[in-house]
Amino acid sequence: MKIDIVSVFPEYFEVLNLSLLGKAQEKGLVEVTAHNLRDWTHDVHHSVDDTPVGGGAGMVMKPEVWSECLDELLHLEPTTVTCDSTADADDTASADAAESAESATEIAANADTVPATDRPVLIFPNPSAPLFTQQDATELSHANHLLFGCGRYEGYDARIPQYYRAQGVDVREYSIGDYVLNGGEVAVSVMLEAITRLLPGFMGNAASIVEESYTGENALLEHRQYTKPADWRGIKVPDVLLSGDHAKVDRFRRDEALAKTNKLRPDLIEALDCSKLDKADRKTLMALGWEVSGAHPRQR
Ligand code: 6GU
Repeated sequence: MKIDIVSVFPEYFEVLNLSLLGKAQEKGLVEVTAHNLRDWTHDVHHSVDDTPVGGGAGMVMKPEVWSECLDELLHLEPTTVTCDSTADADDTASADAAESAESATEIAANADTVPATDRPVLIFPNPSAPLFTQQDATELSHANHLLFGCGRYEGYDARIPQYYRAQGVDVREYSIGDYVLNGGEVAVSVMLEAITRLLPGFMGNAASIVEESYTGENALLEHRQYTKPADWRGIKVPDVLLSGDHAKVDRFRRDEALAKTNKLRPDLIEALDCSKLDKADRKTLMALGWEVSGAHPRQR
């Protein structure tokens, strides 16, 4: 996987040479290059931003600098496109996706879900975009070339993603959570860690990925974990985990995952597929106050 990152603080990404991602680079699984956006400026001040059209606080990143940079990294020739700047207000979805979408959430979602492996994916971190999820990480782990564009200041000119989408590039915008960061750099390192650890050969233990929270069709928060000693400072490991009865251990963990998810993330329970729940799952959920006869659990 080839990963290009464009930022006005490329040094920030030196952390990617550490730890497992550093090892993956040494092994040749991934090739990460951080570029300085200012290398594509021509003025003496190397300016990358300008005041917002229409007024307002802060500065907005200029499209011309970004396009020189992105054209080069994506091997595209500059062109002129005919685009209606008002038509694309939801901005992350194509007209087709908006037409077939059933809900506002779907309209706001990124248009291309599964990236074609041979097509580069251009990703802009943006606090006003759909949330980046484990599913996005899984999908993006199948791409051959990812290009991240880090915005700073109040953001970037909206025509940048619009233009590259019109060029046929798979363009995505993601937020990593409901809080505001100073720029996209931290968000890119979060997304990169979530994506690259899914690459085949990245981690020693593939099974540990399968059992993690937010993975698979029936995503639940993970059960609690213990190691030895069985009694530590007066706190005991639950007896059943010491029983050696694997079926009982699995059931205990599954019930704990259901109870914990019910308490902390009922939205994840609501998203479960009832047809994938076994008898014991249903019994546990019913005891927690859920109706499990429909397609998805419903709170009673
Ligand atoms: Cl992707 N960028 C910035 N600047 N702030 C954020 C974010 C992204 N996600 C959450 N907050």
